[in-house]
Amino acid sequence: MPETLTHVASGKVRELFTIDDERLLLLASDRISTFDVVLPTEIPDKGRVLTGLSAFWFARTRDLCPNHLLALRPDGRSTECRRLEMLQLECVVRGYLAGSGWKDYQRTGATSGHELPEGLRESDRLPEPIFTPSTKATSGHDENIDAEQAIGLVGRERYDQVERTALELYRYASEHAAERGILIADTKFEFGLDRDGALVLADEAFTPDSSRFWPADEYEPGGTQPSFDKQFVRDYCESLGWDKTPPGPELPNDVVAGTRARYVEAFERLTGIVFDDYLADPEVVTR
Ligand code: PZK
Repeated sequence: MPETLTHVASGKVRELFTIDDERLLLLASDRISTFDVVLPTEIPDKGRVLTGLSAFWFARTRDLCPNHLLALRPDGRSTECRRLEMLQLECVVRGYLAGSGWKDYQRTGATSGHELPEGLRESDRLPEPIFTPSTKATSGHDENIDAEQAIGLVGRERYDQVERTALELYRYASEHAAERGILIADTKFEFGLDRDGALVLADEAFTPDSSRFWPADEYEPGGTQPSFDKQFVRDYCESLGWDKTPPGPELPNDVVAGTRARYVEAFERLTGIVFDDYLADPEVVTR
């Protein structure tokens, strides 16, 4: 019997379906967003790169934290996942000062309640990675919150467990990536609870869409860093003088090809697996 999928949610670049009471299907499209706008042009295989990277990290971090991945489908872009009760917390870890962390720091000297040393520059490495939770905004941007507010959402014990787990995951992946020339400036996790109340890592893990990937050989604190994956797209959009409101511009073929190559490069560097081998048999990333 062919299964019946029920569409349950759309993200900017992903779709979520119900398989049955216990399982969801997460499908990564080839859509790309920049400056928060989804562009009309797709990047071929982007969804497969992100799906393969997530599956790679899930396989390698199972002993740090169980995760929701049940099966990687042969198309390489969809995964069957355990259906969980999601925590209403965006779990962000920052190793470097960028994005909203940098904005908070400039205004207040702190971010999510972490008082930081004086004199830090944009993109500086932090003395140690910090857990900076935020709210799950239903519209607009997530808002950084401090530990007390996050404890109000999930309780103290769960908060302590999530913080400890998120920091361990970040330490593991950021060290692995840095050895391969990619700095993971920050990353966002989503966790859920299984029927027994066990903490489970969900969503995607250490992809360029859930993290800031910077090329290590171009790292130069004191300003914004080039994005490992999206820099060609950003540069092209800036060159047009587009006002960053929808609709976004179509991308020319050379920008598409260059961007696809960067996604594939990130995949191959981080996994040590040739991308064509993933396409031939997606399970290679989990072995
Ligand atoms: C879940 N999202 C966000 C992601 C979308 C929306 N394992 C899970 N169990 C229950 N719920 C979710 C997950 C996961 N992952 C994730 N919303 C619900 C989301 C991708 C596309 F449209």
